[in-house]
Order: sequence, then C-alpha cells, then structure tokens
Amino acid sequence: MERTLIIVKPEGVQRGLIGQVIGRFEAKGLKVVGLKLMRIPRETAEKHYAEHAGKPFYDGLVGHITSSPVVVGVLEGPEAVSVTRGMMGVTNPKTAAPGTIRGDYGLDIGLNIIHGSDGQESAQREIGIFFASDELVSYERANDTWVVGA
Ligand code: DAT
Ligand code: MG
Repeated sequence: MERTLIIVKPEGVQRGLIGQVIGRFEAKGLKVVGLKLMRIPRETAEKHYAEHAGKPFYDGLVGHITSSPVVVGVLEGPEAVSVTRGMMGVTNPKTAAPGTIRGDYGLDIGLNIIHGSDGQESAQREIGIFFASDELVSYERANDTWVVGA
C-alpha cells in the first residue's frame, strides 16, 4: 500500500468543489487516512514547493496557495501516487483529458484545482510537512476486500 498527499487548492475550496474532488478518490476506492482544512502558512508553502524555487511562476504559486484555505489530505491504496496523479490529469487544465479532475474543472494552469505528490519519495516528504504522525489514522473499512481484494 502507498500513501500520497493531495491538496484541494484555494480555487477548489472557493468554488465549492471539496466534496466532488474528494468524492472521486473515495469512489475510486482510495482510503482517506488524513484530512484537514487549513490556511497554509508561507513557510510551509515554501517548503512544500521548494523544488520550484527560482522558477518564474514560483512567487505566484506560493502567493496563491497561501491566499485562501485549502483542504489537505492523505490517500492510501495500491499505487496511490500514480493512481491519484492519473485521476488529476496533466498540469495544464486546458489540455488535461476530460474525465480527470483538472480536465473537468479547470481552465488555467495556476488554478488547476488539485495538488498530488509526484512520486513515493515526494509523497513521504510532503505528508511529513502537513501531518504529524498522530494525525494519520490506519483503519479497516468493511468493504476493503470488495475494493482491493482479499
Ligand atoms: P503538478 O502540480 O502537475 O505536479 P508542477 O509540480 O510542475 O505540476 O507545478 C506545480 C504547480 O505550479 C502546478 O500545479 C501549477 C503551477 N505551475 C506549473 N507550471 C506553471 C507555469 N508554467 N505557469 C504557471 N504556473 C505553473
Ligand atoms: Mg508537482
């Protein structure tokens, strides 16, 4: 089982899409093992987006993600990182395939609704930035065997 970090970005919260976005992951069978609404402090955003420091869009990116509340979550499941990335669609919503979150809900690259970790290492790093270990909950769901097998 893998875990991955997702963020419903400010535009997702402002547009009332929290439930629809998280509902897609739930419907897929991924398990929510951490979830919170928060306004991201600037230092946290800079840590989270450290790989983009120095890029032309970096200041706008950090400014945007800290501008209004987000919902941060941890999803668990088989190949959760790549499954989540696939459901998000490519970075630019203009070209993201219909049926993906970005493809269905966005039009602007800076307002692309959802963040998801891009690998297992970044997932571990990003989960550690946003969640203390006692905020992540391991639990069985009654229908787990009907989703991921016995
Ligand atoms: P992703 O979110 O698909 O992993 P990324 O890590 O390359 O994409 O970039 C992080 C975020 O930065 C992305 O979700 C939106 C923003 N971004 C990326 N490239 C951009 C660009 N060329 N102009 C404006 N914003 C950009
Ligand atoms: Mg990324």
